[in-house]
Amino acid sequence: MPTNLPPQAKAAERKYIEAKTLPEKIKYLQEFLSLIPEHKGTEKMRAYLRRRLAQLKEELEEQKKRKTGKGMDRFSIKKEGAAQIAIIGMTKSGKSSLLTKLTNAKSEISDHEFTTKIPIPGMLQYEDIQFQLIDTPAIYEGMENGTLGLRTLNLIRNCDGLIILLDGSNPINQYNVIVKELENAGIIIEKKDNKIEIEVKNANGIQIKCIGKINCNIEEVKKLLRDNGIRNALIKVFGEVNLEDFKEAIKQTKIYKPSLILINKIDKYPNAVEEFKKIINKDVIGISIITGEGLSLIGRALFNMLGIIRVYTKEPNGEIAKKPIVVPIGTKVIDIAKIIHSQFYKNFKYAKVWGASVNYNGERVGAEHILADKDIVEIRIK
Ligand SMILES: Nc1nc2c(ncn2[C@@H]2O[C@H](COP(=O)(O)OP(=O)(O)OP(=O)(O)O)[C@@H](O)[C@H]2O)c(=O)[nH]1
Ligand SMILES: [Mg+2]
Repeated sequence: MPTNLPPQAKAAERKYIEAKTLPEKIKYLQEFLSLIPEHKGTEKMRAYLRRRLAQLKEELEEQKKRKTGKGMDRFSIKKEGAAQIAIIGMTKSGKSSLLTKLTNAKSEISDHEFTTKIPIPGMLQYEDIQFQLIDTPAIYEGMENGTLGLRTLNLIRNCDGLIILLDGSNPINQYNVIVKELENAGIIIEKKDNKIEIEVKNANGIQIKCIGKINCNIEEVKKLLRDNGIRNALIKVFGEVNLEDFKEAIKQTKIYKPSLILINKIDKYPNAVEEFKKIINKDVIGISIITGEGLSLIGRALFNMLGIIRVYTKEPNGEIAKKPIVVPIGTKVIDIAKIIHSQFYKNFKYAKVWGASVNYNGERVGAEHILADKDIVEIRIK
């Protein structure tokens, strides 16, 4: 927070932070925004607050709809499976075709523009887990100014990752438009090298992972996050930080979404991938929904992109769980104990592990042992 804000602006900010209801929050945020002097030094903060204002207005709309019982919100889709992935892209890039091809769901496919008006979910099977894919209304320039655009951006903000589907006829231009539209809405697809990373999530509250030192009260940090509408997030801290650093990080926060870039219609545009890679230094997969080329690579690519592993629990009687627990890379044995039951966590003694993370099958490990994909874990308690 720059210290040169006029006292009226600071007072309005206080009111905004302390406001309890959405209409109040919106009112005071508007007031706060109008009192911030417009110059380069406040540009980032103003941009952030404008986005926040748009979000709050959208939330209020939803709240009103829920209250009147009108139009169940079809843009907030309950998460199912290991991750929720939005398929995004310009109109006619083939989003609905991809959903229909890869999942059990059907979404209208057409040669007309802007066919899809509401998001449609479907489940993609990958080995023994499923990803929820969501077909979405198309990205378009200036979408932040339209209701459909705003609602689509909100959906994108809430999912775990993206499939960016580009049309082979014009992938570079489409990519640039999509990245720009996302950035305008505070969503980035590339991780930045910050001291504090804030990854907004759908559930599980505030989790803080620290490689370094936090020189302030964690409860104060949590309150600050809540006051800024962040209730569920994974916060990663690198190096030494204080409360001011958190304030700065929140104001500049852009939500990072891991993304898989696909170039579609390579049946028609066989050189599209090569040409894209020459200009944009990113990994992409070329696909054709018509011939099926490249489609079998998508499940694995999503799995890798999400940075997750599967862990199977084993009962003392030898029975191995059929369904894995899906957790982030870096998960320790004790984290699994926590997920299974608080008793396992409190009374943890040791675990036996079978799989890639141990030197031999059935090796006895401690709480801090880091697991690998497909590990089997048997936890022993006191
Ligand atoms: N040649 C070719 N055409 C394709 C392929 N995939 C989709 N199409 C065609 O592209 C057109 C648009 O497909 P949709 O799936 O409706 O596109 P969309 O991205 O959902 O479009 P909106 O709903 O408007 O955003 C249709 O005519 C499809 O048949 C492909 O792999 N190759
Ligand atoms: Mg569509």
